[in-house]
Amino acid sequence: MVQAQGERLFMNDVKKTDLVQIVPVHQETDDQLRAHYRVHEYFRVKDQSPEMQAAFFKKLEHCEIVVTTGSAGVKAPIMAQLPSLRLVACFGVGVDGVDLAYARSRAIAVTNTPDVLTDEVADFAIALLLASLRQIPQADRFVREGAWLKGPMPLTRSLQGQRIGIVGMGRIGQAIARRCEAFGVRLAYHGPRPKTTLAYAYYERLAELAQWSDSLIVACPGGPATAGLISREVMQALGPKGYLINISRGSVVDQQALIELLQSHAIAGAGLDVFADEPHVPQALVAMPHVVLAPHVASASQETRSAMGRLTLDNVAAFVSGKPLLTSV
Ligand code: 8YV
Repeated sequence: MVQAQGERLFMNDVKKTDLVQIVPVHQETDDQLRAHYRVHEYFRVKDQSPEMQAAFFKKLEHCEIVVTTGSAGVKAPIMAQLPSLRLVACFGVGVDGVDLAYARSRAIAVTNTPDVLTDEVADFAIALLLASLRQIPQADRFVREGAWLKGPMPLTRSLQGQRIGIVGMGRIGQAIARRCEAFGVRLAYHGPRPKTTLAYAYYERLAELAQWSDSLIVACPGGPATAGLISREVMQALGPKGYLINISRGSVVDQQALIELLQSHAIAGAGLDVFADEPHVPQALVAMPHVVLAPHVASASQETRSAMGRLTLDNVAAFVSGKPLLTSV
């Protein structure tokens, strides 16, 4: 079958449900989407002229589904050009990239992929904490660069017996706390309210938690409610022997203040998996020897990304077949 615009459709496409994909999410999942749906790739037109974008959306007035990642999300102006939109399926647990208020105003369902990545991200937070305290990347470089031939590497900091403050005690924060217990540390947390089911000390004031902590692990959701939550004041309270670990969102930390406090050694070091303007990382952070950097990979194991993809696909399939969504936000 060939459409009037000259766009060639293969016979089985005629039976496929249309969906708009905002960004590529994961090769295996992207492949599965194309095997089962007619995918319209917004990321190929997002930098094109307004006329090209209008033409893209013009043929999608019937389209009910958007697939995206939690961090890239989908904003109101895009959703507004999809009058039939009823589902935004996110690959990822954080949905700070989605204009949730707009989605709610149009009764557009939003799904994400919680639980399947909790343990992976918590493992990575512990790995980043240990890498930062024990300077494991620096140790690797020390050997590779031949520095060991000139003498021993400087001593590092132990995790044993540390006071660990966790910012955000949701699924991931609690999984991090469970892992920390194995290292003989003391635990406390900050969040919107205390959780009566938890035995850890609760600090209503974040700066007080930071002052108590040897290491502060940021595990809260991103979005407007937590933007800049880890402020200069909080990081100053963490102090010159303190370490900041962020596996949350770059938006949660005042990144310029972090850079300045690291440069002046007002905090001892940091382990960062997320940044204010990914994938762009300030050269000032890249140049610092007492910072461990990672490219937003906390959930990025083969196994976990496959599980996230399956859950994304299952949410879309549930919507298409009129069944209850598995993981609505
Ligand atoms: C996502 C994440 O995979 O789950 C989240 O919120 O940050 C990651 O695990 C990322 O948003 C897109 O790759």
